Amino acid sequence: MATSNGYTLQRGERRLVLAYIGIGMAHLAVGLLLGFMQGMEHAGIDLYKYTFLRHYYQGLSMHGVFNVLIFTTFFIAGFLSFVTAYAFRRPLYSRQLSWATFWLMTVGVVLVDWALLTNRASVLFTSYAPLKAHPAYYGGLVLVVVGTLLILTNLLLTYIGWRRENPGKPTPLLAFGALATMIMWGLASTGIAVQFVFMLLPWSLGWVDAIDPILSRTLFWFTGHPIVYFWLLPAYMSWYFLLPKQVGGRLFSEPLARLAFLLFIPLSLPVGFHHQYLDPGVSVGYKAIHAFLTFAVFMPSMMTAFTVLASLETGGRARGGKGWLGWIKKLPWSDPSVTAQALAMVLFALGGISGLVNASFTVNLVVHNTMFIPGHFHLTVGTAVALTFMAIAYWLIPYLTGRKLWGRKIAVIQAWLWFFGMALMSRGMSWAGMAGAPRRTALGSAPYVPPEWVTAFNWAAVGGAILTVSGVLFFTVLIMTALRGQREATGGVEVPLAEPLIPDEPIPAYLDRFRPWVLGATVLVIVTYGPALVGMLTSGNPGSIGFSPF
Ligand code: HAS
Ligand code: CU
Repeated sequence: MATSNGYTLQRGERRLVLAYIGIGMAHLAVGLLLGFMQGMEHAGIDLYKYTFLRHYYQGLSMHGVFNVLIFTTFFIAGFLSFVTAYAFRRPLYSRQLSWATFWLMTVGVVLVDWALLTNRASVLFTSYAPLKAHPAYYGGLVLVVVGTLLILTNLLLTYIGWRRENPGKPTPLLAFGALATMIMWGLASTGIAVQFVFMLLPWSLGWVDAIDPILSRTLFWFTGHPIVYFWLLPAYMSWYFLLPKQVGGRLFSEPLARLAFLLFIPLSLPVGFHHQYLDPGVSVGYKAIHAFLTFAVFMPSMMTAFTVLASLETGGRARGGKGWLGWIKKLPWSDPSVTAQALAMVLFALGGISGLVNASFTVNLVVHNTMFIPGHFHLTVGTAVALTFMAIAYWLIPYLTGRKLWGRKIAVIQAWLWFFGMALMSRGMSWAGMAGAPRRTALGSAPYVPPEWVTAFNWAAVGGAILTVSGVLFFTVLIMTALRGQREATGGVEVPLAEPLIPDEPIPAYLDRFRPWVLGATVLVIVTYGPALVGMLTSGNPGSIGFSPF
């Protein structure tokens, strides 16, 4: 199986990647259907009564956990394991560790699924105390997080082995992106590790009676903000390092790409309070610092916007595109993987802007806890990330199974439907939010829904229905590829590894080392969180008992 860097993944490794992606995708499939039911609920049509689900909140918890926690984490686990082995041209350090990690995470997911399906964990994906779930839910999520840390360990050990044999060489870009993502995540995950192991689990097991909701939320958002970059950076890896090749172009700037990834290590972390502007118990000063740094973490994404756009342009022009915008038409729009990613970017530009609205300390008052927030994150994680992962699946699944993609045209239609469906749904949600509609509320059964929300919710429901059709098409293409795809070595595709525009450009050491950036992250976290956390720990807050109202 020769591909563009000549490396062949071993059979066992390909199976591992497929296993991760399979579990992730299965959860996405269910998660999407639940999303459709929620959209309908807000439009006044209760589909829950036809299922075994008890109510909206159980469905919403499953929708959130399946889509943003399990689909993303498992897809990323598979994808990053794949690109690291491929880029270093060697198997991951330990095969046993790889499989042990996979099974550990799978056991975790089974526990989480059981708790959710039996209505024992209807606490929504943010696990906000004092909403209380069954210990299996918290324990299962702990196993998943431990699994991701084992993946980090395996990748780092692979990196060390490669580095020993290749002193002085710059880290191959795909592996560099994977390492930056996982190192950032390793730092970020400490928040929920402490929250789950020392607060939520003992409390749900009945070992302690009370929990401090503010401390618990603060630890959650310590991880909960950077987790969005844990989802996003693998999509960025595709936009920077793969997509340019798919459009026949080159990566516009290798140093800029490296800098963007490295900046996410220190800047992703010290911003969690932008989720807590309206929480009591956190001083205005610390909230303001986090607001300021949120604008800083906006920057590497702006750099990405310009770099990926310029890379696409090199492709469009190489294909004969002329004029200011003529190159856009020349992009290979018949390739579903390209179309899906280009459309994901367009909506992400809007998602990024709505992020600025959220981040603005005072404007946040208007949108916090309203439907505006789901409007924001369906453009970011729901499109930039999910649609890009689908785009990756369109070449990776053929590559891994040795079967050509079935239904290319259907796949292109799927991408456009996702784009229009999400544009409509997100527009409806944001509109409802600005009219004051609360998020996470079973509004379909509320007696007080004002008429101005109704039109917005109908827009969202129509968008949700289009998305559901798109989801069905996506899974049809994947399943038919696996069952009926024409057999061909590497599924007729190569790993689309992009070359930089300036080949062999010298890379300064600080753009190929992680340690200084990790150090920077640690210092920033201590300064921006330390005193606030000490204040919470010493506040003498009596805490709260648990509630399971749904
Ligand atoms: Fe966010 C809430 C601020 C990015 C996800 N966010 C959320 C929640 C989620 C989420 C899930 O400050 C809800 C959590 C909950 O349940 O309560 N967010 C931001 C900011 C950014 C941002 C400033 N968010 C993301 C990403 C996510 C995500 C990425 C998932 C993957 N967000 C907030 C804030 C809140 C929040 C507040 C709390 C609100 C509240 O009150 O509760 C930035 O990082 C965004 C940067 C993005 C850009 C766009 C770059 C554009 C690119 C593409 C350009 C290419 C083009 C090419 C146009 C600067 C790279 C076109 C193509 C051709 C075909 C030519
Ligand atoms: Cu955030």
